[in-house]
Amino acid sequence: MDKSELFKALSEAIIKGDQNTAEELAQKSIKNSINPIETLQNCLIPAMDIVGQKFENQEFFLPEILIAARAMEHALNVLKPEIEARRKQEKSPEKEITVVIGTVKGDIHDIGKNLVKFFMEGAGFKVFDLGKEVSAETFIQAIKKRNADILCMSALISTTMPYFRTVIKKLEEEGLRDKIKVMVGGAPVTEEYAKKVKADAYAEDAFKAVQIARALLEEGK
Ligand code: B12
Repeated sequence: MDKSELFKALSEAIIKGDQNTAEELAQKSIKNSINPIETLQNCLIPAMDIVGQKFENQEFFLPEILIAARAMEHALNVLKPEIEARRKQEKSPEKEITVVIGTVKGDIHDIGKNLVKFFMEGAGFKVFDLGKEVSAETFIQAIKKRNADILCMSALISTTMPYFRTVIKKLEEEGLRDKIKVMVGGAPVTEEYAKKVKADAYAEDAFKAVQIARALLEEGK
């Protein structure tokens, strides 16, 4: 099985929600020396986009999405140690960067947020994950307690995205806005939207999130 055949089969297993096959094929990708980051970026994440399209076309309903998401996580768990091993070879930043991350109130999508966390930890950042459905108050408390450098907020639904602004307003009220960089993301979020809610940055994926986080803190020096 060559790379494109394997990606096709793995993508199909995820879409079908076949956990065992997804896991086996992820293992096979590693045996075949395929870069695990490439498998994540070019197979696992696009497979979830197809699942989303099927949901939009009413071909899929919530149970199908949920089992597809679980199959994706099974494959991801196989890839994670391999990705970590590669990341360890990269040099970690001189100063430890502290991040508070969470999916905003009203939103339970956490796969993307978990990936951002995973890549940030891999880059040597200290990440405090508040989970999903996080309120502005909980974000503020954690930022104060951890003396965070960066706040990362994730939202996947058009009705929960405006909550970014609620949290940022609260930061302003608390006099914390100048002390922290705010990054936002999630499939429907755009650069333009990030500007609108007065965040400092947006990143379209977990890989870019790490680079942009570093650049933001460099800028602020
Ligand atoms: C899986 C999924 C679910 C699962 C979530 C499981 C879980 N544990 O997360 C379940 C089944 C629970 C679910 C539920 C619902 N879902 Co849903 N779901 C999806 C689906 C198919 C995939 C999302 C996903 O995990 N993608 C893969 C990850 C890796 O991508 P990602 O999240 O975008 O993250 C990447 C980047 O965006 C970025 N990123 C993410 N966060 C952050 C944060 C920062 C700071 C940065 C820098 C970057 C960053 O990095 C990530 C990695 O590269 C999407 C469709 C889609 N294409 O997005 C719909 C989708 C998001 N869901 C949708 C909806 C409507 C719902 C429900 C409201 C349905 C309902 N009627 O009940 C509920 C939500 C209930 C709630 N209160 O939250 C809609 C939202 C529509 C909209 N625009 O508002 C979508 C777009 C489907 C659709 N096409 O209609 N869903």
